[in-house]
Amino acid sequence: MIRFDVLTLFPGMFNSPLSESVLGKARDKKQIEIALHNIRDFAPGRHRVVDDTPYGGGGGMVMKPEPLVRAIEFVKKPSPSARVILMSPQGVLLSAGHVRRLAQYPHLVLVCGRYEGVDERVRLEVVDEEISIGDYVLTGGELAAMVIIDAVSRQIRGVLGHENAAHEDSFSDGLLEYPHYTKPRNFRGLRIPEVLISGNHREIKRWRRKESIRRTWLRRPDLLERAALSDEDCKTLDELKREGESCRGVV
Ligand code: 4FV
Repeated sequence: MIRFDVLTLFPGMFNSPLSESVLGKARDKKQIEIALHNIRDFAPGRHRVVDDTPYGGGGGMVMKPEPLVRAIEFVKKPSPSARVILMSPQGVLLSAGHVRRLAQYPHLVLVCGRYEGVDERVRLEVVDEEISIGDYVLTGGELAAMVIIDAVSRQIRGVLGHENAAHEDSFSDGLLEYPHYTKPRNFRGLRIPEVLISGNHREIKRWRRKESIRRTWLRRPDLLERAALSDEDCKTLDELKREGESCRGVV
């Protein structure tokens, strides 16, 4: 079981995405717990101010430290070892490796920034790490937090239908996934690869590995450099290169 505490100014954004399908069922089965907290509830005074103008000038607003730090310390009270993650473009880029690492923590606190960002002292005081879902700017950290909740929850035993699904998917071995086919065998004249209905599981496994290597080579050669390729895989890659697949070919 993993617990996510989400700190946001817009808790309503989380309702439907985290209540449907796999995540909804995982919550019902108590495999994951998600608690939403409105940062404004931790802002002092009648006006409950959560942001202010940036020191040094410049447009936009900055989230004030007090409401955020109070909110984080509040959700950490029951479990001081909870890992506090700030979603921000300045964070490390989320990857399958980080997802697997985060899934080891029993309790994650996800802090969603808004406006131009959060006061730097929040990072210094109570944030353990910053994570970015990509080199672009969102209107808020909420969608990034949902991405983390979805990706990490898939790593939790029992959340995905069949047992080792998460260990079979893309990036589990650093490569892109092989092509998938299902009925009908012939769709508008497009037939499925014969090997997939051969019943020869060793050949099917070889074909799928070759297609993973081919796709990764053609679409994400950066991943191929980092992937742990076996001697067999290297032979397959050389075969593909000999087959003269121009790297512009999209397969
Ligand atoms: C973001 C990202 C992101 C920056 C300013 C929220 C916004 C606003 N978070 N990965 N990319 N956050 O753009 O995680 O506060």
